[in-house]
Amino acid sequence: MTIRAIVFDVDGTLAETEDLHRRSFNEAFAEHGLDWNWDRPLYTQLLGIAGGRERIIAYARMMGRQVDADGLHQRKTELYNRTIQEGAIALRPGVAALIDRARRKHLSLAIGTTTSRPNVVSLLKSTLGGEALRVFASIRTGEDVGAKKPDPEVYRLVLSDLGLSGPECVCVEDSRNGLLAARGASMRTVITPSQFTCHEDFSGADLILRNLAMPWSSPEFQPFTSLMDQPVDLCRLLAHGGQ
Ligand code: XBP
Ligand code: MG
Repeated sequence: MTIRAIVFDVDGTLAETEDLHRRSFNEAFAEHGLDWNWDRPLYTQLLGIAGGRERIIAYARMMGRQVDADGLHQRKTELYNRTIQEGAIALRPGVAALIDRARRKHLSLAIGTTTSRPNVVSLLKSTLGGEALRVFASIRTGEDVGAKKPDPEVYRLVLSDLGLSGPECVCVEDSRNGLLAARGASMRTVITPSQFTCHEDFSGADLILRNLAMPWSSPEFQPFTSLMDQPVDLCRLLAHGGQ
């Protein structure tokens, strides 16, 4: 089936944002007088809980504490956005090039993420510029859904916005939860593992790439070549330097 759209996850996929999320959580905890520190190993485990607010609630329960989860999450979002707006985070290799090539080939572009909309807007503006929001035909976030990834709800909303079926889209993800969500919406899925997800199980992915700038010829994704059997332009779109 012809590919008509590329659907991107945000955190870990468009950019390595997760460590900034982690540090922003810690700053918010400190401001609220909590002695919590989410170090990298702990945060790697906590990422199994989709959504920052849900992560705070689950951790508070583990620690036997009552906290203002909404207030903490709101402050964390402010702190995170401030740093993103300063331009502290760049897109991952190959992301901007893929977006450019997809646009030239008149593919639709969309976003389906667990994170909050202000975070997506800030990241797109700071990395792709003020016009970036118009590049994406659909942007669906954690605020739009009742169930976050691995539930496919966010991606089903994106497909509905695009007026496309899952098999007409390729999703780019970085996590097991994201892969399950994308597959649940019947999209073919390319995984670019990120700093916090590289240990995860990506069985079921159509393709695994170290990043979107990686040449096709690399042996790293030889076992995951089912997308290459598809007569789709994406093969060339993803190819390093392919036109
Ligand atoms: C990543 C997440 C997010 C962020 C935090 O999901 O799990 O929850 O860690 O964002 P995805 P919020 O890769 O699907 O974007 O604090 O805004 O929830
Ligand atoms: Mg992600």
